[in-house]
Amino acid sequence: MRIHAAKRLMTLKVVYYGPGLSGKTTNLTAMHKSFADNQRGALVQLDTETERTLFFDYFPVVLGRIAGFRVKVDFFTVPGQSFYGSTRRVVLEGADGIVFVADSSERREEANLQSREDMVDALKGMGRSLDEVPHVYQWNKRDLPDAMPVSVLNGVLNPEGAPWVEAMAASGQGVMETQNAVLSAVVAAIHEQMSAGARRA
Ligand SMILES: Nc1nc2c(ncn2[C@@H]2O[C@H](COP(=O)(O)OP(=O)(O)O)[C@@H](O)[C@H]2O)c(=O)[nH]1
Ligand SMILES: [Mg+2]
Repeated sequence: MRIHAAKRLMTLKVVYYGPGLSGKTTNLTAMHKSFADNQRGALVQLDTETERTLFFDYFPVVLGRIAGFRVKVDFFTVPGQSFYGSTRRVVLEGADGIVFVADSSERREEANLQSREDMVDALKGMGRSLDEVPHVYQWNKRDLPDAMPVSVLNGVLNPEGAPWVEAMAASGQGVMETQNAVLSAVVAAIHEQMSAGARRA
């Protein structure tokens, strides 16, 4: 979280993490479309095939207010491919909230697990642990014939019992619900910090 006191502006960072092709860019594209022009900034998109200089997707949006501050949220995705490890770490740095987008396909079970481990390791490298970072899971691609049951996904990837949402991001389903879930978790954490600060003062 970055606070610009003079501007009464609070900037939050929300990162969509997950293995390659799980649907992170699809989420951001759908979210970007849903905001009004005067609320959102440009969507900067990664195209790994053709664009070698940009390694993530990003867009900013101005939402409501918290404690008299205007709230700007920067949404990012990380590139899933293994060789982009250092980019993933840079993008994850300072995240106020994380959405882990898992591919429900049985064939992606190992990729999901590896990506989650990579995320936990990256956080550890920053002196953080998953249980202190507001995060939610999106079980995406529920339309696939080989989609694993939600109970299995939760058992394997979400032992901590974080909030989760079923989605078919390609058709837009579950995208806003996921965004709302992560923002609620982030805002709750901020309120908690503020009231802890007030108790200490
Ligand atoms: N069947 C299915 N395909 C999806 C869904 N969401 C995204 N996709 C497809 O999965 C592919 C990878 O999506 P993308 O957003 O680029 O993945 P990223 O690598 O995580 O950014 C694209 O072809 C999407 O259209 C979904 O809910 N169901
Ligand atoms: Mg992508």
